[in-house]
Amino acid sequence: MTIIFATIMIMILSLDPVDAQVDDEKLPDIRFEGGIEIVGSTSGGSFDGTPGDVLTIIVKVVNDGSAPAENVDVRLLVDGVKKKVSTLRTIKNDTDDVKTVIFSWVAEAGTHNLTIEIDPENSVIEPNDQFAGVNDNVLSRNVTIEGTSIIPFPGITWIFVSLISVLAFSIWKRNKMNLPPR
Ligand SMILES: [Ca+2]
Ligand SMILES: [Ca+2]
Repeated sequence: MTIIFATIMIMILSLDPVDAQVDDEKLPDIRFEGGIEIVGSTSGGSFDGTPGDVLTIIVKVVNDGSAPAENVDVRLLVDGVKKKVSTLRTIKNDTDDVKTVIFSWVAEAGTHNLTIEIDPENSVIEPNDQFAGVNDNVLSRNVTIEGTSIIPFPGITWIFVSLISVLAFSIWKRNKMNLPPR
């Protein structure tokens, strides 16, 4: 019984490395073609938009690996918050097969970070997935939206609220102390 078990274990252990081997010759390698393009802004000059503008965020994706890629998620994050996901059914391993991904985002006042990630859950195996720090699947840029936010100076607002609270407490305390004895 022990011999049979040991034999099976040896067989499993000797088979495992073969199964785990990844064929490096036939993998997709998805990357961005160019940067993040923004259109639809009503403002010009140094600003990317005004609050309420529906901005169109465009990226182009290609696969210059040696195998086609299927069901590739492309995700938009604004200030680190996941906003939208678009799934590309197939990207041929041909740099002429450029896929365009379009997101829309309602502009909010201030400076924001837009990040686009290809294959964020890493469900497509690519040659450069294994190298930490080498990531051609992430693209980022800042946008500046002209105009003021609802709370223009959060710091000053908090100081003001604190002062009001202290004042209210001292008035309450004074009134309490002045109450006639029962
Ligand atoms: Ca890649
Ligand atoms: Ca990947």
